[in-house]
Amino acid sequence: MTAVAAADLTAKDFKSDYSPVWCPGCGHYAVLSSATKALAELNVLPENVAVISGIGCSSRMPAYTSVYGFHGVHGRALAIATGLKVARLELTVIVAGGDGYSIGGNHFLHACRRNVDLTYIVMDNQVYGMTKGQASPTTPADWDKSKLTPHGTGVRPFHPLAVALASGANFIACCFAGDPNGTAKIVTEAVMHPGFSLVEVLSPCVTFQPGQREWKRQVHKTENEPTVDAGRAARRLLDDDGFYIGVLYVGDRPVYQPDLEGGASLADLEAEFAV
Ligand SMILES: Cc1ncc(C[n+]2csc(CCOP(=O)(O)OP(=O)(O)O)c2C)c(N)n1
Ligand code: SF4
Repeated sequence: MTAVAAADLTAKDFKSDYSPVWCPGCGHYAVLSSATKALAELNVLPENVAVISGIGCSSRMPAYTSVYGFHGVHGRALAIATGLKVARLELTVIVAGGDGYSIGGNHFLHACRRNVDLTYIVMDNQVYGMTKGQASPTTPADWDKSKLTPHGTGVRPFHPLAVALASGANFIACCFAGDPNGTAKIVTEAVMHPGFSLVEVLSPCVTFQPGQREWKRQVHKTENEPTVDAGRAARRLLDDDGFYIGVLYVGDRPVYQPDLEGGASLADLEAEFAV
């Protein structure tokens, strides 16, 4: 059999045979296309890539790709991905999730802080799509369309980019699902940049947040070059209207990678935990 060269692969080779069950018009379709396009541009083989997710519409991503995948439990994708990456340094590990920053919030902080070489693609639609439209941590305070919060949440939304910057993420960018080529380019850069990369994608939930169809008129590409200065990045975030598209910050912190040489072997660990 002829060996497949990574350079010959196209985005289609990174898609599985399963058809997504997302609602027609959901932004996640475009994010899947962007991610597979990025993988083709990265010249990697599918067997050297893993996509890890939790639970949510966005977290169906591993099933729709041809790479290795792990559909974990809600809020634990980053913990699973961290363990995989430190054990299998040669793999490209991508984490796919939604804006469920509540249950997984603590893991998010510590993934940024640890700076393991992961790329976290967050499909942010400011709502829990899969569980039929409850408010999420990024939902605007006055969103009153959920029966659980008929008067709005009344709570200030979580700001993932600011939290990532303050917590030590090494690459921070924001994209729009309606700009699949721009998103693919940024995902490619994020994977290539060492350390923990956050790629926030504004990905409309047309079913529970139909107003997000307007995002295509609101997003604007930044004219700023990415900065390595966290203070400058923070000031840009303070001035931002939430529709900034582009790479905000590229840090140069050392990547966390424990030295696995000389550690306990799998057989040692199995013996230790044998019951
Ligand atoms: C521990 C736990 N708590 C709650 C749930 C219920 N649950 C399933 S998906 C989900 C949120 C999904 O929203 P998001 O991550 O924003 O993805 P989307 O569906 O919007 O793409 C929740 C809360 C769960 N599966 N597990
Ligand atoms: S419920 Fe929303 S997030 Fe889920 S598939 Fe439908 S449009 Fe997409």
